[in-house]
Amino acid sequence: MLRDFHDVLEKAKNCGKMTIGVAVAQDRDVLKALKLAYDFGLVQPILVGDATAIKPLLAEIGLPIDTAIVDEPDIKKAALTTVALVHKGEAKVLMKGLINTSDFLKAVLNAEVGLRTGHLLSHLAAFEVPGEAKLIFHSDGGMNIAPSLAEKKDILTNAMFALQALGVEQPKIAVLTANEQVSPKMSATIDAKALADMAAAGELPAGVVEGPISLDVAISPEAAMHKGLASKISGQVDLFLMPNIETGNTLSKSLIYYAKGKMAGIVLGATNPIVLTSRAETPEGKLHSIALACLVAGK
Ligand code: COD
Repeated sequence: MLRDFHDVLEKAKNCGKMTIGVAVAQDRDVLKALKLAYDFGLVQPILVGDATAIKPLLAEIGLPIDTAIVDEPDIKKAALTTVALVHKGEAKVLMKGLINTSDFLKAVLNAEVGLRTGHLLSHLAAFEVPGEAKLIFHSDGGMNIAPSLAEKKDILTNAMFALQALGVEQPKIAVLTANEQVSPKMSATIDAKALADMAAAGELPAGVVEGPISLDVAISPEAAMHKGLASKISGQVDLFLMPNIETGNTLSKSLIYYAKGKMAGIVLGATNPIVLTSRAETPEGKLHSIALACLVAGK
């Protein structure tokens, strides 16, 4: 069980140093995170972006002065160049720098140089929340906007395999909805029931999948008891599957800003692991995402 990001970092150290291609690397916090990851022995960076802006930051931040830099001042071209480096095998992990998520993901999905596998790509977020005994995971609050049932199945499959790679062999999963009744007026409840049925029929990786289930019942056995609901996972959930990107994004930000949680984010389902954090994320948060990607890549 991964209790916190300290555990993730300690485990990631055993994976050896991985080459990481960083798209649009001219950002202090991105470079500070890479310095932390370099010092932990996790990564060897290749920095793609505006070399005139990157070079002075290397010395300031303490990264080796001979760190590889590929000069590409244009942001969208820098993203494509970095993705191409990973595509060619010159870097094992891809990381988003100072570029918006949508433009970065469009480069990842590029038909010629992108990192598609034929499977759906999806975002997995990990959270360390004060008072919680283990890391909890959410998907997909970062990439797929309004997934269909088939896409939710792929998102769930990606996340379950990743959790297994992280040592959670039988992940407990809550397919989140606004209540526990299947209602034709709330399509998320119909999808949730279908996913729970698929898991029961052995059509998903090993784990316990419950849905439709609301957040209070998933988190609190007391809430489940008060509502008279029997749940095998209440209070022990490893992964929350989101009905749509807005729910995932809002829940993530609630955990960070109200509950003082820490978050790490990666993209699954591509040829290589991808570090995808918000530009507002701290260097420490970006370090945790790098470590998570290294752990998934190392498996
Ligand atoms: N996995 C695999 N292939 C995909 C995926 C996916 N998740 N999404 C699209 N594709 C393929 C399609 O099959 C198609 O071949 C091609 O990519 C283009 O598809 P479009 O036109 O539907 O996709 P785009 O390029 O317009 O947008 C894809 C994004 C991932 C960029 C888009 O969905 C997006 O912007 N998502 C939200 C990202 C975001 O802003 N997150 C931060 C806030 S939470």
